[in-house]
Amino acid sequence: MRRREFIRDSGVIGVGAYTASKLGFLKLDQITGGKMDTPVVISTWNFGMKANEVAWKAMSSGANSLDAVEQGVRTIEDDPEIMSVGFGGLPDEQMDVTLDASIMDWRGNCGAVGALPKIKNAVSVARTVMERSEHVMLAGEGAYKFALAQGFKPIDLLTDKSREAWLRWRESLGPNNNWLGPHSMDDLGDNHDTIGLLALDTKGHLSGAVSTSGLAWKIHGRVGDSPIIGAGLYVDGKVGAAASTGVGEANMRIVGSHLVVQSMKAGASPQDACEIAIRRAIEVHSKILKKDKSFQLAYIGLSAKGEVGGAAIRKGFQYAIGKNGTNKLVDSKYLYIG
Ligand code: SD4
Repeated sequence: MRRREFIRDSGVIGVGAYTASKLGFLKLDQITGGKMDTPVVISTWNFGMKANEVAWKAMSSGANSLDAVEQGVRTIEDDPEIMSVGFGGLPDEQMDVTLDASIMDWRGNCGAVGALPKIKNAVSVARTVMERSEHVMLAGEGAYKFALAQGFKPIDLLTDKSREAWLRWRESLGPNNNWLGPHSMDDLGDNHDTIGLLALDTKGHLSGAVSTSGLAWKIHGRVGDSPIIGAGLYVDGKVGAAASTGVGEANMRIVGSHLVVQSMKAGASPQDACEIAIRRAIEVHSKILKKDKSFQLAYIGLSAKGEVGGAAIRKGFQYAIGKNGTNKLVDSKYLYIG
């Protein structure tokens, strides 16, 4: 990118946007000789701003997209104030915090963990499954033992804040409550859901990673969409990448991230591809959508050419785009009115 374009883009960024220099763009520009508008990063929710920045900085120092997405997601997992990912994530019905995560690169390598207890950086365990085992996914006790054997340190993932939230939920529970549902995350304010991070590095290599503590108060043993390759995350190095957040059960029914990437392969832009998957989710869940006003699902997409897109069922989803030297939070397009 030329200097004039850089200044122009810096000038139009909105509230909450980070400056290009904070993202290390100038350094990156020197590395790429100004020839490529990479790296590009896109991630879910407002905490995506922070994840983007970490991933961008890593790539501007020469890291590939796989290292970058792992580092970006780890930052969110480490933050105890974010109550839907990693350390401090909300627990299940038994007050156990269990984590779901996956990672995938441009070569088709992938790894995942489901219902992982007591390990903060689930995304790194997912990467270790990918690199040091013949498997794609490990779950529960087995995933935990594997992590310990690989040198991960166990910790208590429950913070005072998440314990208090569990106690409030438990006290409010009546005999007729159906407690498992997306509405159980309503009191989280800005602390939303899954971190999904997609990155295109300076060599044109795509990777993605997702991590979450899943739905709050879930039944012990529940695994969501995030570790399911094709549902929570999918990467085709020649085509594009996609990740999801929202009600995992809805996403698993349509294997949404794969649908987004396949639609890109058939010629759709990432924006159109995300909308195709959302329309499919709306079609499949038309009855529950009428009843449950908080039933939400969203996708982000990134093409191998560096184009980005995002779409959600309902209003309220936001995603962060780090591109052309700026990092900005955008309100997603949504397709369901009602
Ligand atoms: C899940 N999709 O476990 C994840 C978490 C999420 O809104 O994004 N919840 O279903």
